[in-house]
Amino acid sequence: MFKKFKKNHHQSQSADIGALDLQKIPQHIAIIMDGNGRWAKQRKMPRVKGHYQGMETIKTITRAASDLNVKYLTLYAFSTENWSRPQEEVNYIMGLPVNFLNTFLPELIEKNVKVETIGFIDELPPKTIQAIEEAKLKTADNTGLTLIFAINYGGRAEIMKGIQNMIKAHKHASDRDIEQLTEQHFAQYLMTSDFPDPDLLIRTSGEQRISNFLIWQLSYSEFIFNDKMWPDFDETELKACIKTYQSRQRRFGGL
Ligand code: V07
Repeated sequence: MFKKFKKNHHQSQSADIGALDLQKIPQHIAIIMDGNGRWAKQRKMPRVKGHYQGMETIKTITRAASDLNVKYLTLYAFSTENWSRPQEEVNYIMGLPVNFLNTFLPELIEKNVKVETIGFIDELPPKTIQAIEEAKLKTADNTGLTLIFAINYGGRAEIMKGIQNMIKAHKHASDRDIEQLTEQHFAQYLMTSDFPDPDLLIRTSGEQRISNFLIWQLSYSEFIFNDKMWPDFDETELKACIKTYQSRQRRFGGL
């Protein structure tokens, strides 16, 4: 057997790179971008260098997803738990949206990408909020890929907020009215109400958990765990994940 056709189990657990079925591209891909700190540590660099490189990878993957006609790409950039990291690191991370947009907004506009966020954005530093607001405003009419940043996001906090808002909206409802409420109705109180549920969740860096990310929305999604650290993730890896996704039978709990 020729070496280049031999399977290398170190490469990844996902399918070989072959032709993707362009008719079956997942319309919504969600990604837990894990491994930035570890990537930096392995290179004896400060953790923030890993976050910077992680931001660069977002540009690469946004281009790739846009080229593949993915409709929604949701990226877990900062969780409600990440505030417990060293203050210097948090400060640096909160500057990344500014840096990202200074260097990438023209290309987002050129590629017809629409920027959206989920999470408790109002709790972020003013400069971060301003950058995000500007990006949303300047891409609001775009109709291509929707790039959704989850920032200061947590799945349980999102669900609690949704429950509180739903209760407020039904203050005077009878027991019978309340019993008529559906999953579809509740989903309108989530931060993701404008977007379809993800078809595919990718987590990089080998950890196999969802860590409070989109816990309601991922109920029927395919999960793919990729061993690459996020700064090393690239278009080839994304295509391999999509290839694996296409090889799986999606069952939706029956049928
Ligand atoms: C963040 C870089 C990626 C690796 C993981 C954490 C650090 C880009 C953004 C961003 C957010 C909103 C926006 C434009 C860009 C970002 C945070 C962290 C909080 F409109 N990268 N990145 N935001 N990291």
